Amino acid sequence: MPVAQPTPNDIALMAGRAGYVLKANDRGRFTVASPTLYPHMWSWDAGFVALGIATVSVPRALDELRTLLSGQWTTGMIPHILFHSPSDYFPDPDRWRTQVAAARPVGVPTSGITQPPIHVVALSRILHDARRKGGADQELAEAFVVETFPRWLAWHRYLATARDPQGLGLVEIHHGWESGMDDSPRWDAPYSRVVPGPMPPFVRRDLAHVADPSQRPSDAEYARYLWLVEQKVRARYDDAVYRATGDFVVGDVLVSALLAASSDLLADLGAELGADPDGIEESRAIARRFRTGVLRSVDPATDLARDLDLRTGEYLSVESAAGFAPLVCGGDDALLRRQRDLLLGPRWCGHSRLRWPVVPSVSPASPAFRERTYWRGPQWPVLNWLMAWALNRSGEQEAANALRLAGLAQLVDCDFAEYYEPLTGEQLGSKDQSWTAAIALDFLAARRPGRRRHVRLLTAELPAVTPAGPR
Ligand code: 2M8
Repeated sequence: MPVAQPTPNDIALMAGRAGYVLKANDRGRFTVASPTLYPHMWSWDAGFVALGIATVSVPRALDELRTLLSGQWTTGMIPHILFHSPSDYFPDPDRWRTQVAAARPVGVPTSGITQPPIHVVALSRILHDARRKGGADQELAEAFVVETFPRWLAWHRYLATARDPQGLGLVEIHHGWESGMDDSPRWDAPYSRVVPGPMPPFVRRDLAHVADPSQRPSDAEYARYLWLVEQKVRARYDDAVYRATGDFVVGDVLVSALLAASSDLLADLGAELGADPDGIEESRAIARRFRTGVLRSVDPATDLARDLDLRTGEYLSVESAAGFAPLVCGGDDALLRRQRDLLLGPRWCGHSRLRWPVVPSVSPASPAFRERTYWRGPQWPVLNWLMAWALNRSGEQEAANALRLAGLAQLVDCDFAEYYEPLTGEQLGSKDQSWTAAIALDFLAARRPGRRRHVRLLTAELPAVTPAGPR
């Protein structure tokens, strides 16, 4: 179904309003993920936020990444939340109790788990914008890459070693939150074996910020999430101890694909800017290993990648968007074309009941699909951005642009919701979500002819999207 094009007026409003949201959520040197529901800095949110801000200010975008790095643990781990000030968000630092871990950073309280490694993807976009602008922005960004190369490499090395001790080529996650897709049906089987034991009582605070509790994970799911936090604390955040004692240990294909793609990019950036050759080679080796792990997990019957439950040794076959991990890491051109067709076809973006042909978190044709429940079906604009980015990087500009146009049309209301009901288009979760505003800016920047170079990024322009009037 053709997507109605936003008008030039819509576009101007969207750019202005997205900038306003990011400014309002700016706390100086970092951006809160949302003003109410998520009043802290989240790791993968910060990556998306930084690449969106870069379209407006390269120095401020680099600040975002620098602040995130201030929370890096001595193991190399980048934690999933940095708590810069007290708030009503739960679980808070008292629940995470990371003071039991020797590797925690000084200066900022953090959580004790990870999130997907999108950061070097963001860094490469920022550098791209900086080079387009030239001058001081370019100098600043290039110096930042050289300075922080070892920090990103340490982050990737942590994931490649502490989280893949057997060399399977799949990053092991210890909590559904580490996938970024908290309650995805991907995790139903592993969570069914998580039985909460004795732990301090808790009161959920997230439900106070949403109109309808059914949009969030259930209380039973939350109890399991907190039990895993408890198990991490008991293991003193030592990955080997947790692996031996914790209930949830799963190889995550999307995290692995992002690690491979980010490691490719880091090696490229390092080679361009004269980084340590051993670090560049290490980065390339990480990319190869995790790309192989992802491709090996693909189910020939569905062409989707599968997570691996490391407690049972079983692949988890769920029609979630994470199955498109091979699009993100590349490596098999024939599979890539089949995945492109699958993604745009009737089980996914082309499903007849979708309001917008935008990537849903779970296929509407799957029995696991729930249209209102968090990561069980709703559309997350950042996920759509990621797939568009991946397609574009693989030379699939037309498909990438289809997702970009549909994604822009979905956001034309300018509320920048956390996620969207895929059948009606209704906004769900938080409003003014930073990463949604950020990817809108990026999508908009990509539609201005001549502003971005045609490299391996989302730069394609279809004639149909060029606004008619002067800009
Ligand atoms: C959601 O996760 C947090 C826990 O990390 C929560 O529900 O409280 C997820 O959508 C996650 O991917 C995202 O990074 C975070 C902040 O936007 O919210």
